[in-house]
Amino acid sequence: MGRFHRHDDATGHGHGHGHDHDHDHDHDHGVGDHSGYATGGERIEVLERIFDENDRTAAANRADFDTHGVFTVNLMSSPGAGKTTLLRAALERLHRRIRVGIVEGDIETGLDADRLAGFGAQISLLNTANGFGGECHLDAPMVRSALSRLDLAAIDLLIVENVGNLVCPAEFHVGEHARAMVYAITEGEEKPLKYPVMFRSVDVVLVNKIDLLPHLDFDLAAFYRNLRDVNPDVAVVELSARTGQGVDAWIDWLEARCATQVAG
Ligand SMILES: Nc1nc2c(ncn2[C@@H]2O[C@H](COP(=O)(O)OP(=O)(O)OP(=O)(O)O)[C@@H](O)[C@H]2O)c(=O)[nH]1
Ligand SMILES: [Mg+2]
Repeated sequence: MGRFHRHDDATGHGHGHGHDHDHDHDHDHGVGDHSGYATGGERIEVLERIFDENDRTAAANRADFDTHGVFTVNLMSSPGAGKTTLLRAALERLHRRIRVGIVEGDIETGLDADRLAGFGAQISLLNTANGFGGECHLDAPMVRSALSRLDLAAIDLLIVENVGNLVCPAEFHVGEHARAMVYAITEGEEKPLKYPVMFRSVDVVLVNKIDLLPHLDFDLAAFYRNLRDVNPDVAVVELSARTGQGVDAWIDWLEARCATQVAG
């Protein structure tokens, strides 16, 4: 069979694997799909080593977060679903109430980090093209390198904006306490079925661009049926990062989870 399926609660590390990504591959993603290694047992061993290394670094990141009382959220989505727009809307509301840090994951540019400047958040830009092989996801060692540029003692909530991708980021835990994904209603109702590893791995789905609903033939009920099929208990917040509708509900979710974390 030759496919390696990563179990949902594991953590992974991605530096070692190759980059001949085939984004048309089967939704039931295996990291082996973008490895150049030999198939069979040898390949699985290599991948297990990669994930083991990531696991160790993710645990070190988590220990640092816990030592400093930082609640960390890994924010994922397909490209352009609205992560940065939503983060900007959240920072506008949060920056006088809570000390926020951002790890801004991007393949090449500092464009998103620039959009988040000016709201009092500590921002650490992480370009995966800069020493990390242009990876299409963040992994624990990358995030660890970004943490060295943050003062965790002065942060209550750390949000990691992952690289826009519905496949790879789901496979690599970075030490986060919670996972959130932004899903835009322009993406199609069937996406939970096509990318179940991502939709299954998250604690909350932020259903974004809801302002566009009257202009689309998007079937919200069908989307929710598909979502429940793969992740029956996931929390959902409908919002528009553009108009601000629903953003307060996302803030409430964040602050409630943050408080739970701090209370231990
Ligand atoms: N209509 C509408 N447009 C939105 C909304 N949120 C984001 N957008 C637009 O969607 C586009 C992409 O938004 P971004 O915030 O850059 O998305 P992203 O997920 O950060 O993108 P990457 O970092 O490139 O993966 C921009 O043109 C936004 O203005 C929304 O709620 N409604
Ligand atoms: Mg962005």
